[in-house]
Amino acid sequence: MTTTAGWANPLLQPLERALPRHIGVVGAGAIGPDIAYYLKAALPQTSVTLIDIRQPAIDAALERLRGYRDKAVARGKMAAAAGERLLDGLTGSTDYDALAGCDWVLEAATENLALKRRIFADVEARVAGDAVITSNTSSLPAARIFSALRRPQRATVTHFFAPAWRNPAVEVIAWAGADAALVAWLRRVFCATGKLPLVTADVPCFMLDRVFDNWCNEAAHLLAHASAAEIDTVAGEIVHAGPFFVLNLAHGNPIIVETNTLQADEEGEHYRPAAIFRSVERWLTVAPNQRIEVAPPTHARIRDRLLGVLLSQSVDILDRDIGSAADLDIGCRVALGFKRGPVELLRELGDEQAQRMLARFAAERPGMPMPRRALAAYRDAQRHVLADRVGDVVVITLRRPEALNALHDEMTDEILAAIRQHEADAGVAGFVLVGYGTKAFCAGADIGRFPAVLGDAGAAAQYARDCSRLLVHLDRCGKPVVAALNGLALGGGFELAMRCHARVAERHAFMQLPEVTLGIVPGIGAMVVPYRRWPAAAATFHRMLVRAERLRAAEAHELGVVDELADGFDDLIVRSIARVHALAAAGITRIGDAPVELPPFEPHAGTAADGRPLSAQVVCTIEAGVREAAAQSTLGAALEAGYRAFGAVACTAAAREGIDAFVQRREPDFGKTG
Ligand code: DAK
Repeated sequence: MTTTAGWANPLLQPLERALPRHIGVVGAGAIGPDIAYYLKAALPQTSVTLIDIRQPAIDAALERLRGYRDKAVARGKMAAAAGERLLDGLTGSTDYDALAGCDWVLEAATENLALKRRIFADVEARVAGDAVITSNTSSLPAARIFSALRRPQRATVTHFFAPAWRNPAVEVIAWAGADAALVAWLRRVFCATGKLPLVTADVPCFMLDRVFDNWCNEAAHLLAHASAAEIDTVAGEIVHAGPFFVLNLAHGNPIIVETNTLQADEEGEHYRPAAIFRSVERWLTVAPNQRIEVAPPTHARIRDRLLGVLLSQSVDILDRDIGSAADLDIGCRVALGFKRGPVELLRELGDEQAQRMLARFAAERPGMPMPRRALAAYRDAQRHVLADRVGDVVVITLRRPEALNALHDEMTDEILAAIRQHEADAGVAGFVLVGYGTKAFCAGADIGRFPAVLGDAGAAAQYARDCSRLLVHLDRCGKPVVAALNGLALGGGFELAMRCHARVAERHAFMQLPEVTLGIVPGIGAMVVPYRRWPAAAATFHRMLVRAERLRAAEAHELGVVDELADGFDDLIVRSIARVHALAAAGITRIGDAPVELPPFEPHAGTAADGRPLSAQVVCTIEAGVREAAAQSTLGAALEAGYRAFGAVACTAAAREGIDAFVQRREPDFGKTG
């Protein structure tokens, strides 16, 4: 757990320097314009100047960005009015003097140290002494790029991943010459604008490209034993697109030659790029959704080698403290398209398999890094939550931004473990739960995991019981836990917030129970807790349950569901911490055991609040579940009624249809299921 020196949640860092007002992006090639587009979309008031030595490159880049904007509007991802204004303040120039007023200049030029140094000398000659300067290099250490600057402490590497306007990952390099405040500011700005900043050490290729480059290099070495199509087919079990497919897409062969030569020169011959990269332009391979037949021994050899290099690089990154286990895992998934992060893979493989693969890899590829500690030291790291100590309060951040912080078993267990770890500590007054970023507290349960429990009432009810372990712990927790709703709280995410001992919400936050639209019931508390905790809001909750109506933060505050409203993230945290202290002093109000009276339910129109048709059977199951739960004389018995209702609904065709539709990204057809 970090202390005030460096917050795990970047938004806990106070914004000590204003947001940028004018940003210069140098380089109108592949990634520079994409970065400019992200900046304009995230910070509409900010001017962005795109610099290149070639006017045609600037014209082509601006045209490309207009295309992105038009596509976003056509697909309904952006309002037409916002689209019209989006590119206001974005200009191009071939003259470095246009950077004069910039408070941040971001370089995205060719990967060449001498060129970058020249660019930064030119930039520094034009910008103010306190302007931030960053490079998008994917491999060159910051110390080498910036050490000749007059004021190197305002400079570092910010490494984006393609497509930079959409891919949230950005590596922020904490090099010895940079101000700690610069790194903290960049992390905060990125996090507040929808990115996922990952702090890494200043080594060649930083964290994620060490994984990616060596993964590709290993695939090329494997060509002695298998074809590119066979290798991509096997790799497709581990990543969304195989290495050769990605290399074709990114014209990446020269990049691997360059980056692996850098690693080989500095760290040893085992990193030397495969010779074949210099003689092949395009690989003959398969697309991500295609597979070819691979003979079992070849399959095993490819799989072992690919997992071998992935594990070898991962333990090296962790042993050398290049990045954290949590950042490595999320970065590999989000930036590189791995289906599972390496730490998660290590857990799934088990120590015996992992040891076997590493031993085979060591024998086939002498010199490659091997674990310096027992495997348990790597695999047991926390991955889905961040914990920060703010005075005597532990702020636990749910971090799965790629799924709007949706809950799954591992995240639930990590939250519970973080609470248990500090519950007996007399120096801890209590806890605040908050979501990563500015959009979501938690988008509910990870729906992708539901299909496995459909069709068996007993197993589904037990699953609900198992999923409730954190919530039941909160019911009895000796220290206050406050939900800081920094954005939407849906389904299981709202159920988690309900079980906290108080709720503080930013004004833009809203709550919703969308389960009925998925053909299921909210089985872990929402049919029970609101009626016992906020009986005067019963009618509102009923509409939320059976019509998926949204509850805005302001209305929730009027109803007493939210205890306090906050203006912005900083205020949210301050108020939530104050709530923890107030509860610690006054005592926690527990959810009541006594049965509750229900008001008569309004007749149901058969549709959700947004007009979508619903399953009548699911609506009936919710209403029956609510009635049964209300009649119980202990909270435990009432919760059991909810678990059973989930078990019952899990066996219906409506649940199958609703969950399948979500996973397949289509509208459900409850007309055919009833
Ligand atoms: N699970 C997994 N991924 C999710 C997710 C979720 N709940 N919600 C969002 N995501 C993912 C999206 O799929 C998308 O992924 P990519 O397409 O980028 O790969 C990414 O997060 C960003 O979301 P969007 O692109 O959709 O973002 P938008 O701003 O356009 O829309 C949205 C935001 C919140 C309106 C939309 O994402 C949405 O409708 N999400 C689903 C919300 C939802 O239905 N939540 C689940 C409620 S049901 C139980 C235990 C728990 C529960 C019940 C029973 N037992 C064990 C019995 C709880 C159930 C629920 O929570």
